[in-house]
Amino acid sequence: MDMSKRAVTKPPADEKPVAATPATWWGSDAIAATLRVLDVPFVALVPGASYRGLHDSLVNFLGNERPQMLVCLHEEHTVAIAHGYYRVTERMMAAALHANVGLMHAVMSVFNAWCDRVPVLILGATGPVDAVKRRPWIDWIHTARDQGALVRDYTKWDDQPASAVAAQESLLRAALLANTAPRGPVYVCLDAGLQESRLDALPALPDVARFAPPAPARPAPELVLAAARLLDGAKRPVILAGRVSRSEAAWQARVALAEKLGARVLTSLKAPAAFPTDHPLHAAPPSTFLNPAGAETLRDADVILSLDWLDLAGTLKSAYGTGDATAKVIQVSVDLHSHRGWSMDYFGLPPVDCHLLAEPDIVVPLLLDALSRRTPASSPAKKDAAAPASMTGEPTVASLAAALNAALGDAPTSIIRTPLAWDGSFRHFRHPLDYLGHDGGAGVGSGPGMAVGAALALRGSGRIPVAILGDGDFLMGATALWTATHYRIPLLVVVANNRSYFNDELHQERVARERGRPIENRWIGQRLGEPDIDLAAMARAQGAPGFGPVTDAAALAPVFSAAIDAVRAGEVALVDVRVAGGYHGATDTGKAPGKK
Ligand SMILES: Cc1ncc(C[n+]2csc(CCOP(=O)(O)OP(=O)(O)O)c2C)c(N)n1
Ligand SMILES: [Mg+2]
Repeated sequence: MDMSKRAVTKPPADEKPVAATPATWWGSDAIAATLRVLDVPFVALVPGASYRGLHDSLVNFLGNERPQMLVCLHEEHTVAIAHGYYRVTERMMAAALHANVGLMHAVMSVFNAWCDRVPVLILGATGPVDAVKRRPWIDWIHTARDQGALVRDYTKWDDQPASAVAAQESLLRAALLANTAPRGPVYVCLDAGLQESRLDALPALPDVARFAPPAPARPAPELVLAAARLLDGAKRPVILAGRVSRSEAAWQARVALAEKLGARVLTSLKAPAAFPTDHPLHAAPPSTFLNPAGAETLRDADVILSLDWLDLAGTLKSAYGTGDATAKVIQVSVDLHSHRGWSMDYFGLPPVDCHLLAEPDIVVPLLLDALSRRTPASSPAKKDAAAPASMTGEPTVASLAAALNAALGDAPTSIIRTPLAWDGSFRHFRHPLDYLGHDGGAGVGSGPGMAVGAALALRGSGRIPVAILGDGDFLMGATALWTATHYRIPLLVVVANNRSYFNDELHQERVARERGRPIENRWIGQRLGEPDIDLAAMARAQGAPGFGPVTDAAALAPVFSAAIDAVRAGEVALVDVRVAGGYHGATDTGKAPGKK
């Protein structure tokens, strides 16, 4: 049987409207034209009457080009796609969300983008605000006095402009704020009445260059010198390479800095690739929670340079216990500017001896110039080779990774996401696009949407986009795949399918153990079998070749090769790998991953 048999015929790649020659002007035309001058490439959306005016302008005024619409099957995917797209391109795109209910559906992905400091232009709608213009019933339930309140605590800014000209300024400000570090999503709510109001003429379009984000802030030279002096005097410096850009030049500068200092380097699985993991100075496999080798590296350090490391305080605590770090700490981050009261995505308060309030990409070259050291301090990190995975019997995440690596060979690949059970030793990252990090807010269901957005950005790059997702994560966001098949966005989705919300089985086991209750019951309310869900069929139903379930590690390699061939041919392919329950990676606590 051809497991990859398609269930539907190929849809059109683009949605080209018949030509329109607008003879009248509307409020939403001014808004759409502003999106174009702001160079917004795509608007991911689920339609709704509250923004039917803008929808018409995007199609009949702009011809569905620059920006192009991406129709989605759930609002949560729209913002996740924009999030994944930014992770590759560092370019903001938009999501359009229907009044009240559409925004409510999208809320988790807005939170994820906020936590990940990723700009997304979220266009919402309400009203008509003028009650006289409201249609009975539906316009009343889809009008909110303050819709922005739903997302105000995890957006950088929100607005509800009252005229077309005010809407233009609002969009300019939204783009400016979203793209100024620390970046984040912004929300502009467009009154349906304003969108549908007739204009005598289109207002002049703004010269966007005059409203561009300012040049990034640079730290005072004396602070750079102070940091360089600390590093010059260090015997065992460690660099924590955290949230940094996708720039290749910045990547090379970090390598040069580490080599000049002889500093050991740690990276995280929570953030995109920041340093070559096979470099002799890369000290421990990247992980989500600090692993024992990482903790030992930190305990041994006398100076720690944090390049916007996620949860510096928590990481230091994991290494040093409750006492403060004995090493001097240099923090390079602008994240202090994003602290809000609602969520704690700023993490614990780290002890810092020298704080450079600037982005790592700006500071690293300054430090390189300011350092006098020429002879490396630390010897290269000792690394134990990972034990080879067994390639027979029930697959594990380790054998999945080994077979996938073999099938990919040297093909340039972007790993868009790794599942919770991933161990950082499973695969090396050697380029800023080799790994794209997590979702910021740890919201299960973000994986498929972010994968589609990243794959959209990688289309035509020659890189193979691969998202390795947990089954729980895939199932919550599964319908995101259709947007990829519809717009012919090649993508490989591998599901590490343990048929469980397994992370939480471990939590139940921990609680039962502490309470002296039977750990055998940890699976109840967690397992996702009986009936087993046919994930490959869910892909096929959306026009994507689906492979599996693969139940024997020996069968993984040929299936991955076939799936990769399909992706090379422009398809979205899904491989369902039935992995054994249980995690294989060690963590900081030596126990299974997840919160204690
Ligand atoms: C929206 C949301 N709901 C619930 C959780 C709690 N949670 C964390 S991990 C997890 C299990 C995820 O299952 P899966 O993706 O299959 O990964 P596994 O743990 O099985 O490897 C859950 C439910 C969450 N983080 N986000
Ligand atoms: Mg699972």
